[in-house]
Amino acid sequence: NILLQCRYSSSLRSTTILDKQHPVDEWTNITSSIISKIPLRLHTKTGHPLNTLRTLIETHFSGFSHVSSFSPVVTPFKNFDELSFPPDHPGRSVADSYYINKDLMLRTHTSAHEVEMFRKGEDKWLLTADVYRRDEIDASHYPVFHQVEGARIFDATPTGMQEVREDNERLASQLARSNIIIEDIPHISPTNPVQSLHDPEFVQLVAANLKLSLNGMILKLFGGASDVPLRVRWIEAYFPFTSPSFEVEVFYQGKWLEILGCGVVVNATLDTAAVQNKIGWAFGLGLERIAMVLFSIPDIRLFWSTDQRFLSQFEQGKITVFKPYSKYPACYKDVSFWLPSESKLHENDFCDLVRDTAGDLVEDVKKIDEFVHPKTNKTSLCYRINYRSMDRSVSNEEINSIQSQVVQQLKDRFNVEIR
Ligand code: FA5
Ligand code: MG
Repeated sequence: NILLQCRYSSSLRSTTILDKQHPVDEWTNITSSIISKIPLRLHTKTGHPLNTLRTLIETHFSGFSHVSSFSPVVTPFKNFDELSFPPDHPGRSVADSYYINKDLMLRTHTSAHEVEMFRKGEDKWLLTADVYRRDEIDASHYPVFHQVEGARIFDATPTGMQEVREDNERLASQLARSNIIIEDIPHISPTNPVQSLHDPEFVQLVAANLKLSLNGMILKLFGGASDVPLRVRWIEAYFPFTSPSFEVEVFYQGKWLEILGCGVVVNATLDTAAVQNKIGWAFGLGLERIAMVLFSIPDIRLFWSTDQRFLSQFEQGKITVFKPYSKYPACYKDVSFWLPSESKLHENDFCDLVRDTAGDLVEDVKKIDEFVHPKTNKTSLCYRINYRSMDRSVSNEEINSIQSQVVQQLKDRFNVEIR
């Protein structure tokens, strides 16, 4: 991969993350702007909306233990293999995930710690952490976001199942008294099967417990004092580490919002963790999307703002409506170029290049044109970068200087011909 070899040329043979040095290699694609986010741990900052949301979730799950201190640096084995991801899963590619080198990466989801948590002998636990994915740039996508993982396992015995039955009755009676409309689907179906080692009757009970627990949490977060019923819908899903699997959406402010993925834990996960004769559920939810609607935060980059006009609006433990302060003007810059023949530029490579050069001054990146020259067979691309600061007014000279760095990086790393 030419790009990576150029970026991590002979002068740079290691990279430092959380005070530890790591060798770099041809897999390395982590950028300095990503590395700079790792120590920030927004989900632990007093008063931060992400921390408030996390603590509300923790209060809902009484009796669950909480962890929020695990390092994001994990092995691909832990992020993928231990969770039964197939060897050719696309999430493993350098286009989608951040690698420090071929043996270490930044976790792409909190599920990376499931085996570790179960191995500790925990039966009910919650884990909150920053996760990293290479992605496009806009108001609802940022390469770092936060997830809460939760799980509960029961004894796979008649006594254990009696415990689930009783818990289900308790949870159902709480929900029965509330103003919630749930569009449910069967716990089990031919496309969403019971695992071969599981007793279908146990799976029915455990899946019901999962749904009741999560419906209760969603009601706590979104229900408020509204006299309009809260609408929640369950959708069939697929994850390599749960079966059956589900996704949950909430109807909020006129739109269906994807909240979380979940399911009955794949037995191999518990086996790897040396947990025997247990059956249970796990879920993973994204904090930003929920916080954006609950606190009316219009842009995902605001979570990273250090501006007092943002931070001073929030109080630990309280959901309040964010009042936007005036936006600074946007500044659009286009860059058009020819790719060298037989060369490919992944959209995420372009976004990372821009973000690494311009940091949080980039609001949005859009491809506005692409064509192949009929004679030379070369590809022409045009990207429009929208620069805007959240915190201050930026001069045209400053943006021009950043834009020329972006252009220089494009030439250096991808060998493009600027048009
Ligand atoms: C997962 O990450 C699974 N680990 C969830 C899981 C856990 C399933 C345990 C089963 C058992 P997914 O990629 O769909 O799944 O992400 C889960 C949630 O994270 C989504 O529902 C969404 O709320 C949030 N999320 C995903 N991608 C982004 C993103 N780019 N920006 C913000 N939030 C995101
Ligand atoms: Mg999903």
